[in-house]
This record gives sequence, C-alpha cells and structure tokens, in this order.
Amino acid sequence: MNRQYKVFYPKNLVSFVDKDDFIPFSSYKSYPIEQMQRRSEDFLSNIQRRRTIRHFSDKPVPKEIIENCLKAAGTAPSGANRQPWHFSVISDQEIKKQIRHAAEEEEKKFYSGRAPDEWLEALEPLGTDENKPFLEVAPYLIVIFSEVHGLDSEGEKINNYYVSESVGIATGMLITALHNAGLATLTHTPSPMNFLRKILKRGKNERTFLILVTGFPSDDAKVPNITKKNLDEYTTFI
Ligand code: IYR
Repeated sequence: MNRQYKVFYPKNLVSFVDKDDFIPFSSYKSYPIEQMQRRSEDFLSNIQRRRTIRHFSDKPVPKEIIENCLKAAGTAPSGANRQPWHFSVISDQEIKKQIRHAAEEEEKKFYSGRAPDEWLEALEPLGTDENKPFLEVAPYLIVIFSEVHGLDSEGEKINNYYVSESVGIATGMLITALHNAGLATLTHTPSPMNFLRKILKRGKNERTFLILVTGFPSDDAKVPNITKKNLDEYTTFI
C-alpha cells in the first residue's frame, strides 16, 4: 500500500510520509534479566531520593545541563506525535522578579479567601504560603505551556490530541531528567496562571501548564515529613 498521510511536525512544518516508511527499531537495547533486575533497583533507589523542595540556592547551573534535560523531555510520547508543549526557560533576573510579583499577587488572594478551608488544611503539611522567594532565587524557572492547538503556515488551526496527558508525561520526564542530573525541582502552580502567557509573550493557542523551578537546594533546605503510598495501596495485579 502506498497511501500518503499528511503529518504535522512542530513549528508547523508540514510534510508527507509514506505509511510504509517504517525503519528498524535499532535504538532498542536489551539486557540480560539479572541486569534488568539490577537496573530497575538502581533506578528505583535513585528516584526515591527525589523530593520537591522550596528552598533553593542561587548557585548557577550550566545551561547545557538544562538543555540536555529538555531534550530528554522532548522525547516524550504524545498524541499523534504532535508534541504539544513549549518550555520557556527563564534565567533573566528581571523577568524572574516580574513572575514572582505576579505569582505572589495571585497567591495572596488564594491564601486569604479564594481557597476553601478544606484545601488550605490539605496544604498545611507542606508549609506553603503566599511568599514565593524561590521564583527569584532559583537559577532557572521553566514555564511549561500546553499547545491547545497548532497553527499551520496559513494560520489555520491544527488539532492536537491528548494534550494534558502528553504535556504531563513530558513534564514527568523533565523532572526525572533534572533529578538524575543532580538538580532539585518544585512543581509550582500559581492559580490562575494566565499572567505567565502575557509576561512570556506566548501565543493565544497556548495555556500555562505549570512552572518548574529548578536549581540546587540551599544548604539549609528542609522538606516536609511526608511519605509516599506503598505499592499495594495504589496497584492491583490481575
Ligand atoms: N498554588 C499554591 C497552593 C498550592 C496548591 C497545591 I494542590 C500544592 O500541592 C501546593 C501549593 C502555592 O503554590 O502555594
């Protein structure tokens, strides 16, 4: 069969590929079972050390490390391979300050009335409040946008599929890559987040997904004394 399918790539590059134009999966790497066992254990003990932190150092992080982690995120699977994400990476001190001020404005409203008491109670163990100094202190703020729909070269809408799932997966891979590189992160969601699209001059077809704050933890960083569920609490094998 030789049918041709229209395929949309990021940056609205439109091309035609042949449905039969599949290539061998030569990047696949297999390991002996014992090695697989060992690798899964090693990965588990590494990822179990990940914690969300709110106390960052201003120690600079080489841009190449961030770029590599973003490239790792960019390998994420996505609905129809539309890759409906955009990462705005902010190290500019002035923009960080603007973001902090705008976020704190929203958070003040959240903590002093907008959030129901029950939500504030749920947040108590995390010790969060309206002050967000980390938005200025951390060397990088990665603001993640979901592309609700794409645009072709004529400005016509291109559908994206499973956008939240796709952007969520890419974000998870980014968090994992940053942790693996030796950086700490905070997933921060000031609500509402519309101000970020304006400050960062993103298109109307994009929605702010979240801010990923990243850098080194400060020397005196503390984390809440909370635990994760056990496997049997969130899994059923059938
Ligand atoms: N956006 C607020 C509140 C907040 C909400 C949730 I759900 C959290 O897990 C943590 C915080 C803030 O960042 O303080």
